[in-house]
Formats: sequence, structure tokens, C-alpha cells
Amino acid sequence: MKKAAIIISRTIIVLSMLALAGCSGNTDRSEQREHLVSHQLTIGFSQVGSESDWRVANTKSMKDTFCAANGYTLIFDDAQQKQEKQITAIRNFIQQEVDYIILAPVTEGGWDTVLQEAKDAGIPVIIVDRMVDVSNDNLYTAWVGSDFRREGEKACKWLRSYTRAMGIKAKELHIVNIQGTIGATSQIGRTEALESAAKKYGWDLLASASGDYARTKSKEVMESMLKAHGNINVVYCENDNEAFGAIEALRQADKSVGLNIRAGETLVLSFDGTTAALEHLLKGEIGLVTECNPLQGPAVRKIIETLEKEGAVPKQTYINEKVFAHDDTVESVMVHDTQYDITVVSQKLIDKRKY
Ligand code: GYE
Repeated sequence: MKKAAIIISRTIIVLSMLALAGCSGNTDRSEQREHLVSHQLTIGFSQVGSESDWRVANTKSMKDTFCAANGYTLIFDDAQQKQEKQITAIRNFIQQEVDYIILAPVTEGGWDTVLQEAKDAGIPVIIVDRMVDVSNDNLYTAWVGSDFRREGEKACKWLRSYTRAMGIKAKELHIVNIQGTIGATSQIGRTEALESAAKKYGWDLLASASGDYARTKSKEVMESMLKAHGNINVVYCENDNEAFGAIEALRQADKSVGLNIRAGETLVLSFDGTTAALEHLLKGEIGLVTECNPLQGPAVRKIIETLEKEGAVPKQTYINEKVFAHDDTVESVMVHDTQYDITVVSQKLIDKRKY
């Protein structure tokens, strides 16, 4: 599409959006229209899928941010966890001559060709959540997400402090890891943190297998881990939905989940911090939830708005995150680390949770 045609098509979209979004108010209509025309942007967003509550919240954040009322047209594509579908979606966005592409990549590898195509078409690409492993970083403009390795380190630090305070020796910890989607940055970081802590402290890491960040698959993985190992007392789940599946499997196998390993309970750890996981934490059914914030829309919008003003944007933007623990564990963790920044879960906190 040539420039003039793009302007005409955007004008049409804006005019219809003025009606749709009810963007009226007291300002003069033509002035307002002019303002919106100059800010009207079309965004193509290739989302991984809808495998978890985190993902659903991430999609909602993008849709709420890049809405008509904010001056955006969002073309959304759900790739159902398949990279081929993401590549096709990006090619479609290029054909449609969108202004920006947002990509939440399923795994890190395999993006060079299609990102080069976007670059050749002059369309900036903003990566969100997981990272891409490309030959040249100039194939994308910016990345927004979490420090997954650090999340894993925070969880392991808590596990060490808590179990030491309970007088449990390192070799008495029999851990299994239900991993995320293999090759996703979040899986790589969280797995690496656990493996290196297990090595450093001498924990018994019995087994690792992927639950693909999904509840049903993780329940199956937990079932087979329970058949293979009779002594599991810690389950490290790389997201909340995996923890829900693992808890279901543990209960069906007549194992009790809880905070007291000494009394034979199985300690479950998870990542994300969705409302449902915090509710499990409050009941003591999950021992620790390391937050991973899915509400990335506003940070991405800020980047796009800066780019529109031809300003410089950071190559990487990390979102700040917390660690949530049950009140009963906090005191013992503090024995070993008084500086520990832990948020104690409460009903009040859960009531205010946005996802
Ligand atoms: O933890 C999980 C989701 O990559 C951070 O993907 C993301 C992970 C998140 O499906 O729930």
C-alpha cells in the first residue's frame, strides 16, 4: 500500500472508530479527528496461545492497552503454541502493512528469517515475555519481560532458607521439576536456577520433565513422577497452572500438600502469582509463589509512543516482581536473611489482585 492509500485507510478506520469507541466529549470534532488520525496506529500482535492464566492476563493487558479508545487498531493472532503459526501471523502482518509488530515468541530459536522480512519491510518489532535468540539484535527494536533466571534464584533462595530453618538437610530434599515449554526463556531461566542451586547446595534433584505450562499435562507428568519416585517432598512448578495440575495428582495419590516437609507433606513452589495461586498459598497448599507480571501492555505502549516521537527506547525493559509467601514461613526464612524482601499473602492482597 502506498503512503497516500495508508493515510486514507487509517482515516476511514479512525472515522469508524470515532463512532465505535464513542470518542466524543467537548472538543471540536474536526480537531479531535485530526488528533486521532495523526496518532492512529495499527498493531499486529502474535501471541503464543492461551495455555495458562498468565497468558490470558497478558492477552487482556495488550487488548486493553491497544484498544480503539486509545487510538489503536489491534490485529490479534493466537498461535496455539506453534511457532509455524507465529511465523505465518507475522507474514500476514507484514502484508497488511501494520505500523508495529508485537511478538510473544513460543521459544527462543528460529526467528532470523521472518524478523529479517519485517525489518526489510520497515516494520519495528517489539518482543514481549520470552526472548528471541537471533544472529543480530537489530532484527528487533526492543524487548519487554521478566528476569526469569532471577525469579528462579529467588525461589531457590527461599527454599534453602526455609528448609534450613526447619532443620532439614540439603540431601533430604527430594525435588522434582515440572518445567515449562522447553526452549522458552522462562523455562530456561527457571530450570537453570534450580539446577545450579541443587548442585551448589547438594539437593537431590530427582527428575525434570515439561508440563508445557499447562494444567492437564502437568497432572500427567506429576502422576508418572510419583510412580517413578517414592520419596518426592518438593515439587518445583515453573508456573501456577502446572502447580494446580501437580496438586491434583498429589491428592489423587493420597499425598498431602503443605508447608511441613517434616510431617510428610509435599511442598509445592510455583511462578506467576495469579489470584488462584495466591489463594492456594493462603491455604498453605503452595509454599511459595514467585511473581511474574503479565501486565506488559502499558510498558509496550510507552515504547511505541516514544518511537512515534522518534525518541530512543531501551533495548530491554524488565518488569519489577515480588515473592509471595505464607505467613507461617516468613519468620523462619528471616532467621537466615533479614534483608529478604517477601510479601506475605493475605485475603486483602488477593482481593486487590488484577489477574
Ligand atoms: O510463566 C506461564 C506462561 O513465559 C513468563 O508462560 C511466561 C510463562 C508464564 O504460559 O504461565
